[in-house]
Amino acid sequence: MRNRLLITAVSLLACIYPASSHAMEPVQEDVLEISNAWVRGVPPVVGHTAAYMELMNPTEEEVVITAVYTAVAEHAEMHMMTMDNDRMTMRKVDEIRIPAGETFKLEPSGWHIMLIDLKGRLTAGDTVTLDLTFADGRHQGVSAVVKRMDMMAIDDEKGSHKGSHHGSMKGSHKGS
Ligand SMILES: [Cu+2]
Repeated sequence: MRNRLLITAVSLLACIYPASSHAMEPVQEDVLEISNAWVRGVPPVVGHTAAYMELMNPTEEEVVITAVYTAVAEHAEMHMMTMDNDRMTMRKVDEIRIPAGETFKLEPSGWHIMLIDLKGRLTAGDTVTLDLTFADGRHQGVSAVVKRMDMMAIDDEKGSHKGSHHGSMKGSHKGS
């Protein structure tokens, strides 16, 4: 049976190429045109990070993202940033709506996909696969590259990273 062969092939590949098992799935037409997808690299002690991208809706109907899944984190949530008495805070949202013909940007200091409880270390240059679920049940996979951001980027999420200023202390001598 075809299914059986597929499962065997996937499980064999999974040992070597866990990220590429998507290629074995039936081809599904992309819903959105997605560009500049990236994930903020964080030090290993930080258990969460965020993914950003530009979502272009080339269709004539609104597209609604209702869920995001990724294997690299326990949870992926859609978040928006809001100003609360000149303080940026983020809030979980149930969906992201992309109007017909428009581009919706997920970017630092704006809407983003929060990756919570990372399962492993994300190294700059790694590719993270995200799976977007749409309101009509369709899915779309996205490959996002991990970019190294370090302390400067962490600082722009004021409030959610208490204690990060200790990072300026000298005393570790790694590297050459
Ligand atoms: Cu967030």
